[in-house]
Amino acid sequence: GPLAEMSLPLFFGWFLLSSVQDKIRCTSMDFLKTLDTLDAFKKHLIDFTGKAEKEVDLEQYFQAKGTLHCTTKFCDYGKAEGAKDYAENQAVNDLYGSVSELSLSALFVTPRTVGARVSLTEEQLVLWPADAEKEADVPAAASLPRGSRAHITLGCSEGVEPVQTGVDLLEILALQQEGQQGELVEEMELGSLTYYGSGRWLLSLREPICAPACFSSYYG
Ligand code: ACK
Repeated sequence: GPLAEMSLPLFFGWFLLSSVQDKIRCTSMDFLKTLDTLDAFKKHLIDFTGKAEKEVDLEQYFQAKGTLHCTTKFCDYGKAEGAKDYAENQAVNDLYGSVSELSLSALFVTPRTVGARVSLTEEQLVLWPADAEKEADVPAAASLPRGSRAHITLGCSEGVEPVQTGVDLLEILALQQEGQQGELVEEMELGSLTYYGSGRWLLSLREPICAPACFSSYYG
């Protein structure tokens, strides 16, 4: 395939087309701005600040990192386990450079990251590595359906690496799977907002955001 002669990238993934990147950044900023003003959020501010009285500006609290994407396989230039097999996979080669539509079904915020959950289609799941959920080191997440970790990192707090976003998402989904309903806080314009404790907020979008994205790789 086309990847045979190339060295291995930092990661493979879907890269959002630039027009939709701006739209999603705006949606995310609007959500953070609104969340910031809610009494329910203020009640749990200590999760973010460590101090009860301190204020937080969520738009400043998170830093954006690079172009918006949904990682399929982190290869670390070949050092990551399974990197070579992934790059040689038939579906990966066949679909390299193709555009498909990602469905963003939720936004989530924790003291570490802000991200979007991506709900993959059966066709997209052929590009999903078998062990992605297990490798996240969230024990309760090992039994979640394949693709549960799929996300777009929208921002990280200071000193936090983007790999944390998928871990934060898996922790929320694991709680749901264990039967923790969370605390339904508010019906917002975009959807319903639920609190899962320890500073974890999930906004289930009423209308999923549809984002065209190109399956490709990043060398950095
Ligand atoms: O936001 P992300 O999905 O989290 O996109 C970046 C991308 O690779 C480049 O750093 C993700 N990433 C980093 N380390 C890992 C890892 N060990 N497993 C899975 N994804 C990772 C990071």
